[in-house]
Amino acid sequence: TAPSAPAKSEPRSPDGKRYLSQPLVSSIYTADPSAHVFNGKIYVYPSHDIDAGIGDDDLGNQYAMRDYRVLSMDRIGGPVKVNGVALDVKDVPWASKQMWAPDAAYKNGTYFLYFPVRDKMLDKNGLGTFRIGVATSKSPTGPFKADPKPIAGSFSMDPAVFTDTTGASYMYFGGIWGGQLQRWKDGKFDANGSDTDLGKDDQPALSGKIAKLNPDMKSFAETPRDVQILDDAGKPVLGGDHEKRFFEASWVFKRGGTYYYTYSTGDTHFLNYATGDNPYGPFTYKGHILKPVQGWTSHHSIVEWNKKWWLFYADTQLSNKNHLRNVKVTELKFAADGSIPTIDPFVN
Ligand code: FUB
Repeated sequence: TAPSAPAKSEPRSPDGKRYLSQPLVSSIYTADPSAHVFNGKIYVYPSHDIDAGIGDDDLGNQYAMRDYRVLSMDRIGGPVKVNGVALDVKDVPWASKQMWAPDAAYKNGTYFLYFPVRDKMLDKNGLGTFRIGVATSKSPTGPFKADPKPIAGSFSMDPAVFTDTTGASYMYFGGIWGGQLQRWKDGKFDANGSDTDLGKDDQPALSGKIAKLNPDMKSFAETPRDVQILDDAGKPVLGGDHEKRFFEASWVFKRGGTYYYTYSTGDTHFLNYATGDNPYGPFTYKGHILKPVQGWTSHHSIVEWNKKWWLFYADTQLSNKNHLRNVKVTELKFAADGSIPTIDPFVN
């Protein structure tokens, strides 16, 4: 049967599809939502997209963000507040540009904002190297004060901090292509390295990284290790397997005794998950969480609130431009065996 005519007010994608959910806010562009529940309230730490007039490229220069704004809400589906500037790049002494996907954590009365941004040491493209910084505040919405230097031993981007039921916290991070992870393959930065990946499709894919945090939540307790993703046969996912391999956007949560390592596949635009029995993995690949959204990037978070699980993600509904995104939320369900039915960001 022919699809029914859309109601006048019902937004549709450029190719006529209905969206599963609507943007949380429309007064600013937001992406890469890291959601947390602090004191029963929901706080979302997103990238704050702006139009800097830079054309799309594989290094992500069009994502020229300069500050962070925190979104807050009392309940999912309720009004969402866009809070004031939480951190501005001009107040981070070591940073040059591109404040990308952040995350946050709380411990002993202090809120921590973790953020990737390029430093001031220029490479062959005239760009700084991504490092991960930390800033603190007594309020979940900031303003945050940045430490004078990046976290020692940090590199690449997309930090996500997971605190286990033991109280130990771990930072997952990394991203290929513009996120530069491929340039760290030998443990030190290769300024002349690849702009994309290893270019070795039959070799294990590049892994995201994990480092345990010290009790101060501001420093690594260990040298970052690889987060291995294995297939059903126990073999590493290969670099050529673009629908399964790690690209960026690590996010970890624990449900029951299972650790879910979730991530984006970048150029194939899926959100995937893999499961393991401890924070370090290895994790076994299980499937897609979310099919491709409108727009290039797919970066998310998953949080439990009010006895349900929620997927925060983003698309480009409001702008139809890859670098001007809007954050959304939808319920995430689990099957009885703990598997996640794949979500379609469009409905029929
Ligand atoms: O928002 C800038 C970058 O795009 C993020 O750091 C990546 O995860 C991708 O969403």
